[in-house]
Amino acid sequence: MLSASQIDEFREHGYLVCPSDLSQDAVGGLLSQLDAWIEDSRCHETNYELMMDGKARFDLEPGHTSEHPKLRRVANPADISPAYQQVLWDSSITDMVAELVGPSIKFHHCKLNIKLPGMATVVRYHQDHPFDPHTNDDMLTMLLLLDDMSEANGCLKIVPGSHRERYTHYRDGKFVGEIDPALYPEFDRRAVPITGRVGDVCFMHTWAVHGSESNRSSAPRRLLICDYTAADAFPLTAPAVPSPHTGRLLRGTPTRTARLIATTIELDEPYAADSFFGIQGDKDAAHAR
Ligand SMILES: O=C(O)CCC(=O)C(=O)O
Repeated sequence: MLSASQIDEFREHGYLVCPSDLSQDAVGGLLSQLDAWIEDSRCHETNYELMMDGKARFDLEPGHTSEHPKLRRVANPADISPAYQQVLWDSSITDMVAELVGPSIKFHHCKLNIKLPGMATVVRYHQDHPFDPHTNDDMLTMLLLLDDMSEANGCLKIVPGSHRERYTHYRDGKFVGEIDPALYPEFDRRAVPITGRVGDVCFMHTWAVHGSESNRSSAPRRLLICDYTAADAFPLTAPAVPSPHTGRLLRGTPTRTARLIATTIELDEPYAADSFFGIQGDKDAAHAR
């Protein structure tokens, strides 16, 4: 149960960090499944396991080998793991999401972002809404820390108050999934590092500007990420990371009535890469190889 001041903090700054109240067993179940997926990635040389949109669920950083696995993304782990379904669809986390953007809420999609020691992947500054524009913006991204997260291992960084700002994610007429790098010094000055312990959770407004550096430490940084929407927020474009469960009602009552807000929204365009790292982060991974 969130306090009124925590809910105010989310609305004012565009994010909130707090303990998730998940049991050690629940977090342990997520971690042991993830360890198994990382182990299995040793048997693959290229991205693998096609999903409903024809893209690969398991996305490898350039330079991945069986000796040094660099699995950087698992798309929609809840599609294939009951442990992930339980935590994301029916847990204290689901209740907190309902308090922030509910009471009626839907699942949109989820993913694991993995930065093992030695991996070069960075996340360039962006907002999430432009990847999945909806009729209203009562939407949030939940990030559950599966490792202690510090600046050294490439923690998430959020620009407080930026959920009231709008930036293009296009360059030269192409959807690039990142904000103009000319603005990064200003974002770096304003950004807050989201550090914490395994089991902590960050709720981030769909318009909050965020990014992260590469992991320069000897400790892993693994993050479970899930996008949730209010039940009356409906997608304007096909989901960037579709799941058969996209739109699944998790709390409250279903509706077919979309709530529209008065605004203008830049629509994204489909990209061919298996994950958004393919349109933004590969530049950095390629430099580091
Ligand atoms: O992994 C991170 O540090 C941030 C993830 C993110 O912004 C995303 O996947 O959209």
